[in-house]
Amino acid sequence: MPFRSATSTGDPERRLVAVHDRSRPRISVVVPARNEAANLPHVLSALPPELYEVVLVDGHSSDDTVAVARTVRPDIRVVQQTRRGKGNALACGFAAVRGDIIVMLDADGSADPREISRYVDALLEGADFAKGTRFAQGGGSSDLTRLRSSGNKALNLVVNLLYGTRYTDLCYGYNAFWTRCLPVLALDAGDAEQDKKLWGDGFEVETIINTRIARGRLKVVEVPSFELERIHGASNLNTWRDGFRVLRAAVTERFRPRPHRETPWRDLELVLDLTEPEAATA
Ligand SMILES: Nc1nc2c(ncn2[C@@H]2O[C@H](COP(=O)(O)OP(=O)(O)O)[C@@H](O)[C@H]2O)c(=O)[nH]1
Ligand SMILES: [Mg+2]
Repeated sequence: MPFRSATSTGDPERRLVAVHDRSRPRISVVVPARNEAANLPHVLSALPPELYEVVLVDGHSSDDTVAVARTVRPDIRVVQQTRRGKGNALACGFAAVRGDIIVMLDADGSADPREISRYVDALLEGADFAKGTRFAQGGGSSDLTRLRSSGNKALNLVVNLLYGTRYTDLCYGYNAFWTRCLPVLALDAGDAEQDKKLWGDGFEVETIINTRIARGRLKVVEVPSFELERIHGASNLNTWRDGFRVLRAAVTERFRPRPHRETPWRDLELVLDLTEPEAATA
């Protein structure tokens, strides 16, 4: 995998103290994608115009995911994930971000890009973390099975009891937050391409994020969101296996020492693809 030197991507330490213009934040959209070539044209072409950057995290796709993304959106920044799973993909994408706000957007067409402004508004109005929910007025889903819905409710209850939170939709991946919250999330993008999946690399990542946000006492505002059906292909999620991973994450995260990663941007040089365009350097 090609590596890029830290100096050519700007000084990561300087970004930590950069003064954010809160009225005009730079919005970075992170899109994890594993074999989503058929869906990406729909998703990328529906993105709003005022974005600072779009970061696609490719999950060792065997289809044309990367080529299609570059065709539809030539300025897209492509990151290869270091290990396996959606959690690792998000960690790698977050490490590469250069904007002030990170929006997590699935590549399967289930998350409507027109909702991005709702999330950004919640952040501008004072939230640290804008959490999507399908279970508030104005939200909903045409992609949620009954089994998944009941499992989500039960896991939601466990988390709310353990953490004193009031989440209504624990297992939902459409969220946005200020980049400065990354040290609280403390996700580890890793430092080498490995053909394996570590704890936190799977779908449990959403629970890990939600519980770390809660333990870090960040301000969470829920945003109603309507989940659409995935357009093509099948979900990568296994309801029972991933449900147990979520439960395990909820319990272990409660009792372990609070993690903190001061400079997640250290990982930057390890995950950037050399062929990315230079244009986004601010
Ligand atoms: N890069 C990467 N993306 C993944 C991986 N697993 C899932 N995704 C992406 O994460 C998003 C949500 O996954 P999906 O399979 O739709 O799960 P569901 O929405 O929970 O049913 C989609 O954009 C997937 O392409 C992975 O291992 N690597
Ligand atoms: Mg999906």
